[in-house]
Amino acid sequence: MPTPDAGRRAHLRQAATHVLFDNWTGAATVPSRALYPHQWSWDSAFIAIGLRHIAPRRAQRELETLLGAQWGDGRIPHIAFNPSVPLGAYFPSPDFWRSSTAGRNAGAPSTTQTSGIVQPPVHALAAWQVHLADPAESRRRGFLPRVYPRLAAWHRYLSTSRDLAGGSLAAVVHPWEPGLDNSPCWDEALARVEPAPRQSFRRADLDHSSAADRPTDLDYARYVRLATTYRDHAYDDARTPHAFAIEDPSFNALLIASEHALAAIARAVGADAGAHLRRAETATAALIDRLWDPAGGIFLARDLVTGEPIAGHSVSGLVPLIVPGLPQDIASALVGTAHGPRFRLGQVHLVPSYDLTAKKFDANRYWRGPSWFNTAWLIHHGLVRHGEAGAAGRLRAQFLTAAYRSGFAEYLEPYTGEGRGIRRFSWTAALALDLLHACDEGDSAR
Ligand code: 9WN
Repeated sequence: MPTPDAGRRAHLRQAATHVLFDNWTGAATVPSRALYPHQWSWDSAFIAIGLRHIAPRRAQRELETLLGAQWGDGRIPHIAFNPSVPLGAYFPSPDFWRSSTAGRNAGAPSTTQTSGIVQPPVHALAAWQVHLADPAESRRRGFLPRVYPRLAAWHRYLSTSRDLAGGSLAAVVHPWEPGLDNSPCWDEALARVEPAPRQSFRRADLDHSSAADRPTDLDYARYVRLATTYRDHAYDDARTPHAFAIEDPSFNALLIASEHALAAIARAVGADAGAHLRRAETATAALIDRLWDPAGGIFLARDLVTGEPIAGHSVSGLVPLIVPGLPQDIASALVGTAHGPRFRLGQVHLVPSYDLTAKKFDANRYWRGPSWFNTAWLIHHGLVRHGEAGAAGRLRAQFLTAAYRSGFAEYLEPYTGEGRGIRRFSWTAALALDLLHACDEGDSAR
């Protein structure tokens, strides 16, 4: 698929800009007006990465608003709620999480209502890129000196309170935390969780999406139970009996890549970069030691309750391609796996979220098979990092064409490329802007 020409790119840029501006609420961007009417953590990081090309100051604001919802223990909550949105518009709503009371000991803010769980740490990566887009404006506003201590506290939280196995990797304690909510990789761990009574909650997502595309009611009942247990233990990581505790490859790869970005930020603000680089090095060694599967040529998540690797092959296992300094033999194996029968890079649309050859693969249901734009963007960067310019260029062209054709869909059916989920989805538009910028840079380098 050829890269769209300059005319089409201008059109796409305009359409993507509209999506982001329509989804801007005055201090942050919602992922979608209908389905996700609040601020989400990793969405905002991806959104800032795109926004920086069209509105660098707004991109700074996006991250600052999110960091304003940070807890005293360093965690960045996965949702910062907008108080003007009715409670019934999204479930679980603030009255479920009760952050300002249940989370008081963990330092939850008293004014902003938030969830109590987290999402992948893409933020330092985003902050550094936002700074680089307009360094003069960033310096004028003191952007980096303001965000650095908060980002450092965030990484400290993940590397200490969330290092549940003491193996130098961060654990996720809810399937919403890695962002790949209902991946088949979580099935076994989730099956151990007693579902919450079905009548104890009302899903709002099905008001906006087809039930066949979304997680099942049983999954939801288990998500609710896990979140309730965490809340009822005051969101205290040491005290909560975590029935679900997993070391996820992409969550940790993003932490490592962000730790490198934090080192660059530290250098820019005159702080010590060494500690961040050392932490990145230790975590990279742990990632390989604890999660690399040489036989499969992919990283596997590890279930900390059983202590065993999780056998399913998910796109999460390819994301460590973005880790700076990943040994070349591992990077080459990952590129081979991406092109192999399980993911068929270049032959299907983007990168399927789950192994195409597996029984549990489902081309439509959420993270159980469909291709998502944010993971494609990450794999694209991994390919560029490891000198795979041809494959990266083809993926970029596919991404841009699919983003446009699908009306900035949330995700795609990988075989047909048809859009699924919600349309005018913010990170799809934002990351399209970022890849358009990469195309323009390629043009000017020619
Ligand atoms: C729960 C907002 C979020 C993304 C996640 C995606 C989906 C929420 C949901 O939407 O999760 O956090 O209600 O399904 O799985 O990655 O951040 O776009």
